[in-house]
Formats: sequence, C-alpha cells, structure tokens
Amino acid sequence: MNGAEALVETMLASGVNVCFANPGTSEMHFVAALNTHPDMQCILCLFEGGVTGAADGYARMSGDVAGTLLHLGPGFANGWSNMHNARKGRSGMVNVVGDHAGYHLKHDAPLQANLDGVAGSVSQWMGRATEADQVAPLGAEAIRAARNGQIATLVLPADSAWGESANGPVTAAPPPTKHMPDAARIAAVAKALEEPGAALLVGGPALYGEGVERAARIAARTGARLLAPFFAPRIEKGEGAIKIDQMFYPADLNAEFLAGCRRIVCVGEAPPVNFFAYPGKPSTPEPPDCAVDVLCHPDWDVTGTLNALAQEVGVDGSEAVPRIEKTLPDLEDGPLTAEGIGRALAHAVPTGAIMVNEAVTAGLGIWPFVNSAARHDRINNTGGSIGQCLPAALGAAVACPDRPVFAVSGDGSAMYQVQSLWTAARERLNITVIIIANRGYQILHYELAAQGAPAPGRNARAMFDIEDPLLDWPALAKGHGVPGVRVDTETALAEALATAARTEGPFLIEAAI
Ligand SMILES: Cc1ncc(C[n+]2csc(CCOP(=O)(O)OP(=O)(O)O)c2C)c(N)n1
Repeated sequence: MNGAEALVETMLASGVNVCFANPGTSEMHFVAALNTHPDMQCILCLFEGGVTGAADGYARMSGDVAGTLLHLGPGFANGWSNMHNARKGRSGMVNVVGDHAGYHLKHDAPLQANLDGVAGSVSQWMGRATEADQVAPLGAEAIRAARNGQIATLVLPADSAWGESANGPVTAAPPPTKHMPDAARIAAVAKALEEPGAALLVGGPALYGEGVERAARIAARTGARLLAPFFAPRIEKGEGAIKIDQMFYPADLNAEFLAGCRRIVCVGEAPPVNFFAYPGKPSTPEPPDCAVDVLCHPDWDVTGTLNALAQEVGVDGSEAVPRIEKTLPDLEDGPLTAEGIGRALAHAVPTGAIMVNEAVTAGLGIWPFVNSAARHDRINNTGGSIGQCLPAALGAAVACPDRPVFAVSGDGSAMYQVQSLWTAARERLNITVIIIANRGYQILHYELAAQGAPAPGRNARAMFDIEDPLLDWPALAKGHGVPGVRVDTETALAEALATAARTEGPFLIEAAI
C-alpha cells in the first residue's frame, strides 16, 4: 500500500466518505487511490472556492466532516476565502493538499509557493507527511481535529503519496473531550441571568435541535432574553422553531436592539462586535454599562454547558417557550421587490428545506416573511467573505439529499462562485438558486454613506454598479447545464418557484428587483 492508498483507507475507515475536489499532477497518486476506492464520493468543483465552500455546507448540515482535495499553494489559496468562512462558522474540514516531492522543492518549480504560509494562515491543525509512513497517522489526526470543528490541513508531498507505507489505514480517534466552565461559574451565571436586563447570547449547536430547545428553557426559567448572532452558521426558522431575537447587520440597528441590556452571557458565541468600525462610533453594539461574560467559548462544550446551566436554573420541561407561528403573507401584484421575494418564497418553502442565505441587502426585506413560513434550517455567511452561498448549497445538498435546498444570493456574491452551478447540474442536486438581480454591489452604496463619505460619483459608481453589460443569469445557468428563468413580478416568481419544485436537479431564477 502506498501513502495515498493508506490515506484514502484511513478516511474511509474513519467515516469520511465525501471528498470535494480539484486535483492536479502532484495529487495523481491520491487520485489513483480514490479511483480504486469507489466508496469515496468524489465531487468535482470547477474552482477551489467551490470545494471549500461545499465542505463547509456539508459540515453544517451533516454534523460531520468532508475531505477536500486541493492542488499545492495556488489551489489552496483559491479555496482560502471559503475556509475563512468555515473557520468563523466553526465548520471542520479535512484538507488534503498536494505538494511537490521533497527532493523537487529545491528547484522552485512553477507551482511551488509558500504553501505552509498560506495554509497555516487559516488552518487550526496542520501536518506535513514528509514520508509515506506518516501519511495515515497524520490523516487520522487531521480527521480528529476536523471533527473538533477545525480547518485541518494535511500537506501530502507527491513522494509521500507514491512511497510504500508500512502504516496501513489508521482509524481516527474520537475528537478530544471539550472543556467545560467550572461549576462555580455556572452557578454565578444562573443567578445573573435572573437579574433585570440579562440576556443569553447563544451560538453554534445552541441555535438548532436540542441545543436551542435547552437554551430557550433556560431563558424562560430565568427571564433572560435569548439572543442569536446575525451571522448564525445554522439556525432553525419557521413554524414551531424557537423564537429567538436575532441580531442585525447594521451597527446602529444592533445598538438599538441591545438597548436596555445590562448583562450579556455568551454560550457558544463570542461577544458581539460590529462588522466594521465607523468614524466616531464604538466597535461593539452593547450599551456602555452592559457587562459581557463568556461562560462557554465556541470551541468549548456548548451542549454540556447548556445542560449544566439548565439543571442549575431548574429547567424541568414544563417551561412555556415561545415558538414561531406559521403566517403566510398575501402575494402582491406589481414589480418585484425584496419584500416580494420574501412573500413568494414564504409560500414556496417546504417543511424541512435548507435555505442558504447570501441575500446581502435584500435579506432585510426577504427573511422576515420566510421566518414565519414552514419549518426549515437557515445557513448564513459567517465570515463576510462573499461567494459562500452557491458552494455551501452544494455541500448542504450532498449532506441532505432528501431535503430541498434554496440558495438565495445577491448577484454580486453569486458571480464569485458561479461555476458551482455546473457541479449542481452534474450531481443532479435539488437546489433552487434565486439570484437577486439588483445589478450592483448595493451594500457598498449603504456603506459609503455610513462611513460619512460624499454621495457616489463616477468612480464609486464604476466600482459598485454591475449593470453595463447586464448579467444574463438564465444564459449563465444554461451555460452551466442548469435550466433557468428571469422574473420581475411577484406572481411570476411564485410560478417560477413552482416550476423549480417540479424540476429534478437544480433550477435558477433570476429575480430582477
Ligand atoms: C471576498 C470579498 N470581497 C469583497 C467584499 C466586499 N463586499 C461586500 S458585499 C459586496 C457586494 C455584494 O453584492 P450582492 O451580492 O449583489 O449584494 P447587494 O449588496 O447588492 O445586496 C462586496 C463586494 C467582501 N465582503 N468579500
């Protein structure tokens, strides 16, 4: 068995059986090993940002990790942006990145770059297998780290891949036990949550499933307000989901939203921070006299902390927790607006759907309607690096093949990773892509004003507007093998969503607003 085969068998033995990939020559032995192990599902993305964004979406919806296959420093760098988003969302992934054979490195061949530098700048675990024997044990370590929510990168030099390995497959150990806050802290926080103006800000696994149920009961028992971050990696919405006060993007709105808070206790979430600094404004949105306590860091034992806190405050299951009631708005006639997209989408979302959100400015109009539609999971861009939506939708659809996925993206963001459409078509993934065609980087108009700059002139408009030439989304979709239509009224959008639901595989709707 060579190093590459030992690695593939290590992945399979450890339960990692999906690999989003974009390979090159230095990975050919790994490709050959994948080829002889059909249990591994290999999915080609036509750009590395698709590979890493898909691995992120897969982690968020499967609760497990996927592998990625990347080509040396340049391939890794192309995937960096969506690894950054994954890191902020605490999604683990197992990156296998090829490198030149050790003896080749001294020649500085064309594809050689500072791979360790670029990989080290985003990876929380890194290993380099300088010999074939190291590949399987390091691969197992990488999987263990990824399952701990880390970006784990194994550099696989070509000669380690083709060299004979004495170490056969290694099964990855379970992730390490997570840290718990001590009992005295939990007891103190339990008391503090009962004080007026207390809020519990939760993140990670406390935003869905058992975690959010537990958090809601703690809030109900103590009277604390339950808060969620705006950039929630995965959060439940729709009928029956826990009502939770989700923060906003604009700093001013968040400051208003948190007015009256005297103490914010964070569990599984970092203290709130404004997305950007603005001249003369504070960096954080809470009132000046508000204490912020981190009870449980995001990489600690969030579930265990919630359980302990629930016990401490006397949660017994009898608490009345506020839940979202289903309300569907009437559709309105006339030209399409962000609100109109929200109304049409609210009618179209089936129970159990997955909504991937990169609607940027239009989100403010869309989501309030969809929030009270059928029950679904929402995935958000966590690191602010745009171009996450389409790849994450790929990963979510691979993780949950029986659940319809909706990718709701601004046109500017979608252009970053447009070739993800091809992978959706090739894999016949059930994704409805809604492109919000406002023909520009609308948020940057808002940000220019928020920074106190004068109104946009020729140069600012040249950098914000994408209307000359107009992007033709149905044509772009067709070129990637995806059927699509353009709509500019609410009723036409509702019809297009019905068509998408009847269509097998992906379908794209350009929603012109
Ligand atoms: C990698 C990266 N480059 C640039 C930006 C800056 N940026 C933020 S939003 C945005 C445009 C988003 O456009 P679109 O998706 O059409 O949404 P809209 O603002 O029009 O609602 C840009 C360029 C960013 N956040 N990330």
